[in-house]
Amino acid sequence: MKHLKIQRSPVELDLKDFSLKGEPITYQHRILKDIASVFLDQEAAKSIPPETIVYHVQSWLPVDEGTPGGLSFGTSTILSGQVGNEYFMTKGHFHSLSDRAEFYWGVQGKGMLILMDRERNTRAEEVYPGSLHYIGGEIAHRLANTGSENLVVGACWPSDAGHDYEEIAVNGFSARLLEIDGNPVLIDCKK
Ligand code: S6P
Ligand code: ZN
Repeated sequence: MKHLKIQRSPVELDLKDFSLKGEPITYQHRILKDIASVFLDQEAAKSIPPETIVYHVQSWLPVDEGTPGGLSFGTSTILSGQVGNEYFMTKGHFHSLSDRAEFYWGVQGKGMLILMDRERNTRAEEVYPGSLHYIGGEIAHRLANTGSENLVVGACWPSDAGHDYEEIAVNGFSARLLEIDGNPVLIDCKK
């Protein structure tokens, strides 16, 4: 560290859409063909262009993933859309170091944060600009866009948390968020 130096942080945040600018920033997008398996209605998934972007994530990892004691910051943008009557959503994950917690907060748009514990109980919290969400350890989390514009959500998590996608890929969540009579409803599918 340079003693007495005054400088700007290398990364800044657009407070309107939470896009990140500067270096180093990573960008990841998920298109329908890569995540089609998370949706219930596979016939409906086939009727949507496979290159359709479902969500993208910008992240600032100030320290390498896996470093104990550090923090990571990200902005997730889930596009508006549905596969059948299921909303566009993220893959969802537990953390690999599964006791690691995370904060989410709503920036733009409207959606749901779907949360499932290790006993496979699933509930959801409404996401809207200003909503703040504490995701405890051992809780799988997934975002769904229930509105007609982009859902933008900020996140901060421990840099050693990691992502365990396997458990969700194999067993899924125990409830699905479907649009029924124009409203989002959690439908039980506990095995
Ligand atoms: C990381 C954090 C988010 C998600 C992002 C995409 O711990 O929870 O940055 O990675 O919302 O979701 P997923 O389930 O595809 O990683
Ligand atoms: Zn996470």
